[in-house]
Amino acid sequence: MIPKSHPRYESLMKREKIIEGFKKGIVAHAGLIAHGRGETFDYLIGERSEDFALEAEKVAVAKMLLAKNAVISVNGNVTALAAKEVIELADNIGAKIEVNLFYRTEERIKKIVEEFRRLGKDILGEEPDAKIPNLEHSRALCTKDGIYSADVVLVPLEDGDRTKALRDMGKFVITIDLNPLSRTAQTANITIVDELTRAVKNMIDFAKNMNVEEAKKEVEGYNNYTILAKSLEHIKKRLENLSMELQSSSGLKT
Ligand code: PTJ
Repeated sequence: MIPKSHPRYESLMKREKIIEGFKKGIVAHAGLIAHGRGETFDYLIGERSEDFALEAEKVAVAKMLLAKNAVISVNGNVTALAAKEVIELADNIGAKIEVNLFYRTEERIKKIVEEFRRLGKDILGEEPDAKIPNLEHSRALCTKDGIYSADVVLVPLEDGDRTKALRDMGKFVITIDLNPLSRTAQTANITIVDELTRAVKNMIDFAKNMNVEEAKKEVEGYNNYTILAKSLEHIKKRLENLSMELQSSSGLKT
């Protein structure tokens, strides 16, 4: 049991959820590594939702509210960390949910579908009937009603190739990725540089307080390159400040 008073309680609880998801067969082996990489970037960001994240989250919600067929793609890590919150977001913006795995096995697909069903939601993806063009491998599998025909897709913690393949299909792609340098972050139309659970919770709040007219205004003038640049600038400043603090302490005896 991790005490709530522990300074790294939130982070450690997320780690526990990933481990639990791994034990249940929901999270892939590589999902443990992917989570660690995310933790590193979250450490550099300061483990809070910064302005560049909040702006991207708001516009992402607006875009999904205005979509004809918005789909949220879920994988093992997303299911383990935030299945409940993803359902709440989907219900608030009228989006479908579809499971799509990088390390696809029918067993994991089934477990993820069951996990969502246990939480009261039927999701797409168990019986794929379409393929994302120009993408080798079973991660191209999807459904006609879901990702294949979607105009807007939210792909949190996604692989760069699939993001590009979705963009090549003409889709508007939104991602949540703590690493602003990843290929997905650089390829998506909207990159939310924030931790998944924090991001989805913020998006639920935005969705609850936005109507269609407001959504139309929100999407005007958004620039993803500016958002990515701001996130890198933020990390750079934090490192500079921390380094300066250490330098000014360097004369002190430890
Ligand atoms: O369940 P599967 O088979 O679909 O596999 C899922 C993973 C995540 C293992 C797979 O897609 C993968 O290998 O992803 P990558 O290429 O490691 O990319 C994941 C990205 O998400 C990295 O840039 C991480 O920094 C980032 N990330 C990890 N955890 C979080 C995160 N971003 C936001 N919130 C997190 N909690």
